[in-house]
Amino acid sequence: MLGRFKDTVKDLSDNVKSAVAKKELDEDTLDPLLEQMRLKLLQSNVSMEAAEQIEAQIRESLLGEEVKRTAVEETVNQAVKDALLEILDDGYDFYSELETVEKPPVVFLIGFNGSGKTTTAAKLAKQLDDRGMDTVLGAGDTFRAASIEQLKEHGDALGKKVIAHEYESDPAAVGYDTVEHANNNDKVALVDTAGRSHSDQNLMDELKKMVDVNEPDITFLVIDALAGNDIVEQADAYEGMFDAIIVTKMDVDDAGGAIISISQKSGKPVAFLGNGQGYDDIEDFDKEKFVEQILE
Ligand SMILES: Nc1nc2c(ncn2[C@@H]2O[C@H](COP(=O)(O)OP(=O)(O)O)[C@@H](O)[C@H]2O)c(=O)[nH]1
Ligand SMILES: [Mg+2]
Repeated sequence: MLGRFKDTVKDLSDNVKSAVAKKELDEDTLDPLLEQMRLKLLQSNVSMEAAEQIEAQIRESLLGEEVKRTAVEETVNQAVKDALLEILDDGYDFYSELETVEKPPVVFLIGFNGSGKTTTAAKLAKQLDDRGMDTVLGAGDTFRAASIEQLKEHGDALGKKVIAHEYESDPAAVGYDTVEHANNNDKVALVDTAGRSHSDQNLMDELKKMVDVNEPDITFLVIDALAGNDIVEQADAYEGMFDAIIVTKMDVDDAGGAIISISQKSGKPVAFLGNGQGYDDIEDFDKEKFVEQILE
């Protein structure tokens, strides 16, 4: 009898404890925490669109959930972390992808002006060289002043052949000759292209023609980490045209929110991060490490 009474008392006190210990995540609790998270993301240069979508997604998954009173913040933080990890693809193994291509592979670098395409082409040539693969560089930007000389300088410094035509000439023909050289000499063709913007319809048409003629096996979209809200526009402009992303200038903007914006918008993996102007200033993208950093 006394035993049962004790049990009842215990049950009651457990109920009271859990009512005190648990908290429903209502709007009043969530809003300030989500607001804080959104600011953090915006400060890290995540685009407004991506930050708002992440916030909406987390609100939907957490609203009405019951959590331990002491674990409210932890729960929100974990949800943010999970959301970011979900947005980010697992990465892209360029070197394995190259092995899946039968003929000498054709790699394109596309992206807006100044995003770092030419520099990154040179960095990739160096990386491939380090792995015993020879490359030929194609000066497919026949539009921007000095772009051909810039690539030739890199080619000279790295001891790599550069295929170039005149300025204003057809970039698809440059690509064609580059691919031919790669085929004849068993090299990887790395083809640079002119920086396009959405409004340059001619340049966009030229790029599409290059893709049709040169049939790249792997196309990288090169994005500048400082691009902020412009990422959305860039992802739209090149939608469906790239396999993976390279985010440059991470040494200047190490917050790297651009990585989240472009991943969220495109659903494509980030392959590499550029972190300087030297040939070795490029690293594989590690999403776990990146998410830890951004939430610090
Ligand atoms: N700090 C830094 N600068 C970079 C990086 N990648 C490219 N750049 C610089 O950004 C500028 C534009 O690069 P470029 O390759 O010419 O861009 P493109 O117009 O896309 O070909 C150049 O001054 C590069 O040296 C990087 O990872 N870090
Ligand atoms: Mg260039």
